[in-house]
Formats: sequence, C-alpha cells, structure tokens
Amino acid sequence: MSEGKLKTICVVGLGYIGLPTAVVLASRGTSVIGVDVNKDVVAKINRGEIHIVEPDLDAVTARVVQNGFLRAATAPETADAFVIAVPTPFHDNKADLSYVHAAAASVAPVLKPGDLVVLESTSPPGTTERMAAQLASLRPDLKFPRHGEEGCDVQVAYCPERVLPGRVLVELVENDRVIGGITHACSARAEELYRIFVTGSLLQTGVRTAEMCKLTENSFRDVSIAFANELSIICEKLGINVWDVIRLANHHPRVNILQPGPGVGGHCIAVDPWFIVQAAPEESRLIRTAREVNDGKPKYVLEKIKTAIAGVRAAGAEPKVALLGLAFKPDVDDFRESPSLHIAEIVAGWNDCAVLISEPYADALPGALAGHKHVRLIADAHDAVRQAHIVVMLVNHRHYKDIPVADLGDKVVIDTRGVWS
Ligand code: SAJ
Repeated sequence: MSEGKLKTICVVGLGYIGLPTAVVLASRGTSVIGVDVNKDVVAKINRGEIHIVEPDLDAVTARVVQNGFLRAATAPETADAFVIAVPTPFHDNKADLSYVHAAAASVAPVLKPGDLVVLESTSPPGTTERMAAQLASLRPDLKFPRHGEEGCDVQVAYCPERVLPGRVLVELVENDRVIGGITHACSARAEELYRIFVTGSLLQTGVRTAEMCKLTENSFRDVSIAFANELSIICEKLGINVWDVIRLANHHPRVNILQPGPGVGGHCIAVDPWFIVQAAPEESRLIRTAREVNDGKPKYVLEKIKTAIAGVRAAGAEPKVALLGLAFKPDVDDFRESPSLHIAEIVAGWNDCAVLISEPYADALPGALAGHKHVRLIADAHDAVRQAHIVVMLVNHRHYKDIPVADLGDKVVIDTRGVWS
C-alpha cells in the first residue's frame, strides 16, 4: 500500500455539490476528473460552461477547464481519491441509495492500493460501511476497511457537505467539516484531501456519527423553521404581526427565531429529517411533527389565496393573481421541492383566475404551469404587480426589493416572507 500525495482526484456526480467541489479542488492546482452520467453536462463543463446557477462558479470553472486542471468524463478514471457526491432522494418513506451504489460500482474497477473513497451524499447511518462492503465484494483483490480494523488497501470515509446554495464557493472553503472514517487511518487520509481547499476546522469522528451529524444539522433547521411557521399561523389568528414579534424577540440574547415562509423546500431540509424518522420512527416525534407543520404551510397559504380570489370576484372583477417567485428560496435557480412552485401549480389548476407569474430565474414556465392560457410568465415583476388584484410574495428574491410599496395600494397582499409586513 502506497499512500503518497493526493495528486489526482475524481469527483463522481457533477451537481450542486460535486461540480463546485471539483472546481475548487482544481483551482488549488490539483488535477481533477469530474464524472457525470449526463453526457450533455460533461460536454458543457469541458467547454468551460456550467449547468447550474451559483455566484462566481462560471468564471472559476472556465478558468480551471482552460488551464487543464479540470476535465469531465462519463466514467471514473484512475485517481488517488474519489469523492462521491450523487443524489440520495427519498421515495415511499425510504432513502433511495441506488445512485450511491451505482457510483460505487463505477469506481470499483479503477481502484488501486493507496486510494481513498469519500462519500459526501446525505445518507442514513450505516450507508458508508455498506458502500465499503459493496466495494469489497466487487474488488476481492483489495482489502477494504471494517470498523476497528486498520491496515487496509483502500481508505473509506464519510464527509458531509454543509454548503448553503448561493454561498457555495465561500462556504466550501470556510466551513468546518466533519470527517468520519471507518477507521482512524481513513479519517486521517480524508483529512489530507479536505486540507487541500478547506480553511475551516477538520473534525475527525466515527463514520456513523458523521452520517448522523449531517441529518441532525438539517433537522435542527427544519424544527426551527417549523417553530417560526407555527408562530406565523398563531399570530395571524390573534391579529398580531409575526415579523414584529420575531424581530423583537430576537433581541433577547439567547433567542434566535428563524423566518416563516410559504413552506420549506429544497432537496435537503425538507428531506433529510425523514432519514431520521425512517431510522427511529417511534422516537422521532418532534422531528416528524416539524416536517408536518412545514409541509402544511403551503395549504395554509393556498386557503388565503382562495379567500382573496372569492373576495375579488364578489366585488365584481375577474380576479388576476400575481405570484412572485417559484424557486425554493431567494436568489437561486433551483425549483426542486419548491413550496412556491407547488402553490403556483395548484392555483393554476383551479382554473378560476388569471395567474401572472414572476420568476427571474426561469426563461419559461416550469412543470405543470406550462401550456395553460390563463397562466403567463411576466418578465417584469412590477408589471405583474400592477396588473394584479391579488399579489402573493412567495420568494423574496433580491429583484423584488425595489417594487414600490405604493404599487400595492388597493391590492390584496399575501406576504408569506414578511417583505412588506
Ligand atoms: N427557510 C425558511 N425560513 C428560514 C430559513 C429557510 O422558510 O428562516 C426555507 C427556505 O425558504 C427554503 C428552506 O427553508 O425553502 C431551506 O432553505 P435553507 O436556506 O434553510 O437551506 P438549504 O436547503 O438551502 O441548505 C441547507 C443548509 N443546512 C443548514 O443550514 C443546516 C446547508 O448548510 C446544507 O448544506 C444543505 O441544506 C444541504 O445540502 O444539506
């Protein structure tokens, strides 16, 4: 077993995490092979272009591809370390680990003694050890780690990503990382990899603790947002401005309440708590309830829109509803698991009002919104607001900051984000 410098790194999965990781590694002068099963994504990256929106990522990608440090391919190639950053969706109350298994199977044939394999994908506790066992069955000629057994040919670790979409290039470098090796030697080798680009602390621990840590972080945030969302419904019932309550309560030195919204979206916070519920269903009462509170928020917003539409119609007008924002959160182009998109699709499906959609990150109407005569994408948000009887603020994109409050004058305003409240 030779464990020299990590000169070549293969990143498997070039999505929202894998691509920035590959690019940042390459920007430190490491030779990186980025792997994705999607040929179009591979071709695009090899032209120095990117397929996601993330501040500054385009310029750095263009540079590292041009200077030869990053090359994309459709299959893994020989390298010193492999970083697996593929999706782990949640279907039918179960984590779907098929992409992790497929990625591990694709890496297995090119592994050699001294290599490191790190799983970054969010996973239920035990996944990394199962992945190591899968690699061992595919490569019986190599010794893979098992708990407590040092002296392996290939090191295997789990290191969750913790970056916030919209701030990925900064957080990839500055955030502390939890590194869970199957053995101490695995953790130490993985630390060498992350030291190439991370300036934050590298915190070594056991593999299952690292897996649970990732799920815990996102569940903590989900529970906190559920508290804010529940508070918003309580305050509305009591005729109290929830945004004032939160702002003032947060002056207490030990209180830090998050912001209510139209629901919780994205592929992490709205999903990861279910991994914990799946692992310990009886014991996860608070975590499950928080998920239910956050999942219930879009329905609450929809009821308000329905009442507003009925009010406009009762006053003798044909209702026009402006929906501002479809993304799962401000200033990103990501519509996955977006409560705002879900709300827009349901309003469009009612078929009883004109729907004027504003979404600065969409060139065309996504999903089930396309193809309806009564649903239009309006490029200028001011224009959508001016035309509408009902204005629903769903995503506080920075583009909406300069909508004059005076334009809202006689309209029914449903402000789920507290922009004008
Ligand atoms: N949201 C609120 N109120 C808030 C904050 C967020 O309603 O006060 C909503 C957002 O609008 C969005 C959802 O929650 O719909 C999730 O957004 P987010 O900004 O909280 O988180 P994500 O999903 O973009 O990223 C999270 C981060 N995790 C934590 O903050 C603990 C990030 O660090 C993780 O790397 C990422 O999940 C991930 O990949 O797991």
